[in-house]
Amino acid sequence: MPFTTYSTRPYDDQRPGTSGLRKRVEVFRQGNYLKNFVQSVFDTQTKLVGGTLVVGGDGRFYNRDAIQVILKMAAANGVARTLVGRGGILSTPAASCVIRKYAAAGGLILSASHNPGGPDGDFGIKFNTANGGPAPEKVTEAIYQRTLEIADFRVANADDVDLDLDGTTQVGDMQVDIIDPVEDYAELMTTIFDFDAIRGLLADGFRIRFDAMHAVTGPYATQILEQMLGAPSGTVINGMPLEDFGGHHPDPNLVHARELVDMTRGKDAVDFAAASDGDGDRNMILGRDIFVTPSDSLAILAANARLIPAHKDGIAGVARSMPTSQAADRVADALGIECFETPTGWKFFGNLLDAGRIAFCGEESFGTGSDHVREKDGLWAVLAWLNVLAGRKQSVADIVTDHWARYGRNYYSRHDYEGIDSDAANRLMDALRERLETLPGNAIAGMTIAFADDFAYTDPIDGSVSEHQGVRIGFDDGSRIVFRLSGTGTVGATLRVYLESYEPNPANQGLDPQTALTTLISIAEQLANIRAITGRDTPDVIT
Ligand code: VG1
Ligand code: CO
Repeated sequence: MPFTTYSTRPYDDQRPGTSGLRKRVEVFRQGNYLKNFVQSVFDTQTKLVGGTLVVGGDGRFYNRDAIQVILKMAAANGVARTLVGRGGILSTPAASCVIRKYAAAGGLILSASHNPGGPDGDFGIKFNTANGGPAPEKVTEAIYQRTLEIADFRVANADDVDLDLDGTTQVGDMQVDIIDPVEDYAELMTTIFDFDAIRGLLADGFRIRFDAMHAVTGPYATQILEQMLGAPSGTVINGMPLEDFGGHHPDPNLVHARELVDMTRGKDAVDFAAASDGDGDRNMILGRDIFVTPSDSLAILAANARLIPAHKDGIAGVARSMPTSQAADRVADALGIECFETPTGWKFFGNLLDAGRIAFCGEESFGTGSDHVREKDGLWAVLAWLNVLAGRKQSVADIVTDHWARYGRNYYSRHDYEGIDSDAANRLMDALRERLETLPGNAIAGMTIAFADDFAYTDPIDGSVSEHQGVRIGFDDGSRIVFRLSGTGTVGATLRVYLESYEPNPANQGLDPQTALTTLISIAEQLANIRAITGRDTPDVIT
């Protein structure tokens, strides 16, 4: 097929972070920035030649332009067939589903997830492998190494594809199928959950709201919740995907999904509310007057897994990212199943899921999912909760407080200091690392440090080692403070401080987490000198 080879020069900043390469839109639009990265994927991922590629994104600004570039480059690099979501839309979990269903060699997902969009916002690109999951570190590292030496890229001499027209077309020798972005995913959901039970719950007057935050889940939630499950129209709010997410952060937390949180309060409160992020892989779960922390959500779903038809015989194991609270560990203990602690980022769950060692996994950052795909999945979590609610016939608050009464409550909070000076952030982490060896045995504010380390993980399946995944300070009563720097931000550095304490006594389980964690919050400041080093008095976001 006719293509043109263009010469290019490397960029030195194309190393993927926690979840793909994320930069400001203006960075992606400069020169050959996108093309260099895409060519580096084709140069290193040779199974794509003659294979199938899945392409889609969260619909943010530059999504359509990037897809046209990718299609022409895929054709020039010998990809046999590409599946693209209509309008360029595929939520991250739906892309994972499509990769697996059609046995694709991989996928390119275009998203900067919860980061703002628009011409002044962020863009991102991520390569997923044939199992449907984000590429493991050895793959992202190979792609990055290639970006450092790339000298040319290939583009097919072809016209743009009409992304809005379902059906099959050609770009040179490559077949392009424009597919319904929702259908395969929605069908998968019906094989996992008890749709009749959820339909019954909703028909009985259980009131729900879903905030799609003008991001990718709008069409998915509308079809599944309103059309398939019979929730009244209007259940999905902000359901129209917009290139700039309406100017908001498509980040489902108490700060950015305020409108939804307000719907769960007061005398007209709904019984259940949920939101998802830019690319549809995150979830926030709320009940009437209650917010379920993502760490608790994972634990509660694991404890109630048998109510979900796909897991009626129980789950093999669970995994959580290191900073996620230890609530799930207690459930795993009680169930007698394995529990794994992995570094931050969904890519670390892939091997455990592939090996059947775990069925559920989650992160404190509003990520929950199962072995049905290899990405976290916002709507899966919503349906899982609705399925559990239909089975338990209790309110969200009752389910949560019952859970705490049985397993104890892990008070939990994350404090984010965003856009701080990168050098200062590194200084803060380095100073902590230098003190690690001297900390155990010391008492601060009446609490004794049991261990202090820089988290390293050896993958139990392939033995690969990932180091420097965050500083953990553990206390002898099971409390923890974790410090790490974000790997998804695009401006300066973001410091995340994760705080966790354990309360077994139901009489003391009703506190505001910020109150329950006061001592730990002040210890974190004492240990890390956050104010002095970053110049910030308070965190920008508390979740
Ligand atoms: C954040 C979260 C992490 C999550 C990642 C991608 O990473 O902390 O748990 O896996 O975002 O989520 P970081 O490195 O900024 O802490 V998504 O929904 O942005 O793809
Ligand atoms: Co996301």
